[in-house]
Amino acid sequence: RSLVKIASAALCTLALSATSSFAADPVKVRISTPAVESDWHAKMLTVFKDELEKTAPGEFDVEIHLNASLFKQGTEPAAMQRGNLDMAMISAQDIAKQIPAWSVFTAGYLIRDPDHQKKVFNSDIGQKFYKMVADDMNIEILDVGYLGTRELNLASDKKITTPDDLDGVKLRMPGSDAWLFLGNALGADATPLAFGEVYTGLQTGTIDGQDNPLPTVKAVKFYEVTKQIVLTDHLVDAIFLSMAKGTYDDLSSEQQEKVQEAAAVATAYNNEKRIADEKSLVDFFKGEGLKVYAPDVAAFRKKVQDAYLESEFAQDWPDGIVDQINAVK
Ligand code: KDO
Repeated sequence: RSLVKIASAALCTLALSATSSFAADPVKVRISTPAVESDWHAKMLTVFKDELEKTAPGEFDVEIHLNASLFKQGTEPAAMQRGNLDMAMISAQDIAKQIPAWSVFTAGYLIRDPDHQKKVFNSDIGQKFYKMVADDMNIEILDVGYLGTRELNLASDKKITTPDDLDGVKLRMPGSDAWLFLGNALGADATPLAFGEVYTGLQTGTIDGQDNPLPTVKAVKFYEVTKQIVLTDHLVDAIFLSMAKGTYDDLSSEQQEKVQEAAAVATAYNNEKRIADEKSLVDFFKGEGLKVYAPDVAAFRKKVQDAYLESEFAQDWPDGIVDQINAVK
């Protein structure tokens, strides 16, 4: 009789633990971004969420907060480090504020194209730089996404051929030293402004222009308040889909694997859509009445590359890193 009791007690415990593990609260993952809903990197977050729901049903509760409604642009890394935010898409410029070596990836005309970007970050170089972020910032980079190639988008229709033509042009840049340096290196008068204020800034004339990849110019409708796009191709831009290490380390190894896989699926989706869009959007903007043309790109490349190599940023770059990045084929 007592055996029966023990057996039924054991069964009961088993049933209980099965129930409780099934009913365990899903891991809450809050993501914050300044991106607007129709831009590819915002959609990429939905792909990430859907993919996790497929591979780990009920295990995660992913909450996506767009338009910088949860945290201001550029404050996401600090929010993750304080334990207030689980995920974000951070930029090299954000990282460079805390890890100066990372400013190498804020340099104009270094990464050649999206394929080069992917290969650099998948190589030992990328692994070394990701480790710095994990060790020094407590942030786990899951994958790199292609944000697009940044172009100039101006409210005036003055023809721009060389950096000298940008003299006195108030070019909006995101608010950090690395971004402002790029704007000034292009020959403009760099003016800091948060992403969410750019449309109104262009409309009211507090800024003369902004720079962003073409898909973003379309998504935010900057073409409604500007007259031209100058195809400088000055920065092959990246965003790093990242998770706070505290959140990441609390996951089981199976969950970590699923998060990594979902990130890879999401960035692949973003990259494919964005690259296709960049090819077709010139015609779209022309149809909207904008002038779209290439300036003397070699003149911009020379001015910008020289500015970076002579800058204080370059003193913090690991020895030989520019050559190593250039050598990735
Ligand atoms: C921008 O503010 O111009 C920028 O493109 C900078 C990027 O690093 C990134 O923050 C992006 O905005 C936002 O995700 C909005 O698209």
